[in-house]
Amino acid sequence: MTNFSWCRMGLIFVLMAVTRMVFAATSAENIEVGKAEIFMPQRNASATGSKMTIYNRSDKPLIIREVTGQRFKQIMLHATTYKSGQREMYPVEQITVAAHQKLALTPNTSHIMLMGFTRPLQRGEFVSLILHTNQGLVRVIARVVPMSVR
Ligand SMILES: [Cu+2]
Repeated sequence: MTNFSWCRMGLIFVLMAVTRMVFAATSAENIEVGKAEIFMPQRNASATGSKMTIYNRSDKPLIIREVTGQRFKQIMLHATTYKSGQREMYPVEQITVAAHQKLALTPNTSHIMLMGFTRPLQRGEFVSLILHTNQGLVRVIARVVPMSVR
């Protein structure tokens, strides 16, 4: 009987330790994401853009290195330039939000580009994305909205 409860205590400690490790590894404290939206893809399009505002309330830069999400086959970080009035997007390695700053990601600036849908996006639905950053994982729930909102 005594052995059994010690065993249980040990198990509980192990579980607590694991929980704490997972928490530390996955939570980027002081980071908030506001108004995350994914644009409804245009007819037959295999890619679409998104927008959101990232608030870095921490004392160090937030560096987004990768974004994942089960609804997409590939997710890229993009930046936008204008060449003789034409909008051009190009892939970037990372997007940085300076300490104590906010950054709006939009199709006209840096943004998260979503490519290849594992199943069609429905207008109004909520889709999860995970930002992989130097401060840990940041979970984002984005709403699928009509393109015209842009
Ligand atoms: Cu793009």
